Amino acid sequence: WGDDGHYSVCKIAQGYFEEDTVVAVKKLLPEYADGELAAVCSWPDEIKKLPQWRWTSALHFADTPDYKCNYEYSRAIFNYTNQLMSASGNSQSIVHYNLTEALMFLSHYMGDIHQPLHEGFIGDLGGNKIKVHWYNHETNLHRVWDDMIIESALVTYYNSSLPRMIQSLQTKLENGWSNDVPSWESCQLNQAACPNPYASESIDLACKYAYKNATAGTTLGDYYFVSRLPVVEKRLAQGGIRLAATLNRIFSTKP
Ligand code: DCM
Ligand code: DCM
Ligand code: DCM
Ligand code: ZN
Ligand code: ZN
Repeated sequence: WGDDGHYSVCKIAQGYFEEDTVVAVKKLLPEYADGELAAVCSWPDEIKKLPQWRWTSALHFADTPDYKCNYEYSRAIFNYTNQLMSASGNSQSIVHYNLTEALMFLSHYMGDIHQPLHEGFIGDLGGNKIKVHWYNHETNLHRVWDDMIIESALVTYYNSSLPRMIQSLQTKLENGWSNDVPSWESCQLNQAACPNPYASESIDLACKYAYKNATAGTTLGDYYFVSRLPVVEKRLAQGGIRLAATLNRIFSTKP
């Protein structure tokens, strides 16, 4: 996702934090975040081109069918989850990680794993090589899913206000999706994080919605926008719910 997508995922997550999580996150956030996790969820995109952070760039996506890549992507989420667990008293460790960075990476990667084209095909770099028009605008399919669908939704339905769009997702979570939320939160085998099913869902959605009727040179317009926006909205909401559920499991002090 672009900035708006990551902000939405983290803002939705914040609304589902349990008390222990509120306290732990507040302690870990850098001062400039001003108490808002959502304010730092794009940080991994801002630093990923710097020499010392280059190694984190490939962890933002996992193109299929590269099995090893897929594995590494999910492993990044397990890795940062474990770092945070080590300091939360839920596991023993003598290693001192930078837990502020771990929180920001986990929050960002949890968003990206829900963007279907972050699990796209390796041959087209997750849609980056598929040049399309978004209405009159020349772009590529990856950017359509990172940014354009969200941008058009803001302009068309939300008076260009991201908080209004987030509010609408929160309302859907309390109404239409309320029966699904417990299954989104659940994680098998008592694990704190379970990214693998999220990645599988993304691959499936990439084929069924993102790539469908969107070959190179296509002009994507109203039909594509109206039929794909519900997918984007649901993935942002699921990302938020699952980020909150994961952080709640990490920071819970309940026995
Ligand atoms: N991006 C950013 N700041 C930068 C460089 C990139 O916010 N200095 C954003 C723009 C793209 C997004 O990163 O929309 C793509 O990254 P990803 O989808 O991996 O999150
Ligand atoms: N990306 C991807 N798959 C690739 C390469 C890149 O999903 N094989 C994503 C990461 C960014 C966006 O595409 O969100 C643009 O990549 P970059 O910022 O590296 O130009
Ligand atoms: N379709 C789509 N996106 C488009 C055009 C069409 O998702 N930009 C859908 C409409 C039909 C299916 O794909 O369900 C087949 O469309 P067509 O008849 O255009 O091949
Ligand atoms: Zn992207
Ligand atoms: Zn990213």
